[in-house]
Amino acid sequence: MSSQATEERSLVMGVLNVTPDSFSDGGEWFDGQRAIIRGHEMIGEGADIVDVGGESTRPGAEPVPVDEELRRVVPVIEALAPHVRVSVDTTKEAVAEAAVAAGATLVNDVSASLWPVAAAHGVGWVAMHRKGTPADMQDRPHFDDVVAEVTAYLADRAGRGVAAGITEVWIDPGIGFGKTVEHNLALLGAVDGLAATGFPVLIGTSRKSFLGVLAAASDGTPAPVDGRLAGSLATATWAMQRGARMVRVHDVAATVQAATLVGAPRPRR
Ligand code: HH2
Repeated sequence: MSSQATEERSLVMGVLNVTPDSFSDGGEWFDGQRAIIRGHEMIGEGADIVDVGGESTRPGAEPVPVDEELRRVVPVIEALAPHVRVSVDTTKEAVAEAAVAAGATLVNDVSASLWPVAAAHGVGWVAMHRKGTPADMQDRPHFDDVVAEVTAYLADRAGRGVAAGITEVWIDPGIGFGKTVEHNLALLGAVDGLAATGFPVLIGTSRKSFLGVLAAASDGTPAPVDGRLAGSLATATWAMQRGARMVRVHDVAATVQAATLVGAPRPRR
């Protein structure tokens, strides 16, 4: 799909997990050649950035050794970077460095700790909030005031990135990372406050489990991963209307349409 008015709309980051175990697309793009084909498909669907990851962050995911993560992501980044902006979704310094050498220009960092790498290489950085690690993050997460705590944390991290010399720093409240359904909804309702920090906001709700809970069947069974498109689009749209400058999604074509609609000029009466 071709999109008009790209300057007006929020950016769409397409998720490309080169993993066997990601929560929604695990195994689908684990083969490098299939991942590259999917990356080109996302470009055709209008993705502004393709986010290549080689380690799942889902609750309980097994850590991946550096060599294996490099083997997964580097060839895919090399193949896609001449055609689209590529980010690397990693928490490892060595992987971020190799990804940048392969052509990635944005470090998507769910640990919010890799600002020295982004600064040293002159690339952008996404600082995401998470509570705990994949092993324990959904173990009864607690905040006294989730919006205040996450906003303060992100402002602090982003400030460190700027002080280190990074000129493109994004903040992301980390929907689903050590948060209950209520925490996620509170943070989505506070996107405008996050945007008021002055840093561009990235939001990733795509297919996440809280959407399954909110769309549960009458017997309480959560909606399956492939039954969460409506929730993914609704929450991405909500976030974009409240000022998110980028959304991270699996369903690129549908989200580009939604972003174009949200960004379209509204005739005044
Ligand atoms: N969510 C996931 C992974 N990386 N990065 C940012 N900045 N924001 C997010 O919300 C975010 C992220 C989890 O989703 P996914 O990549 O589909 O799953 P997995 O971690 O299992 O590979």
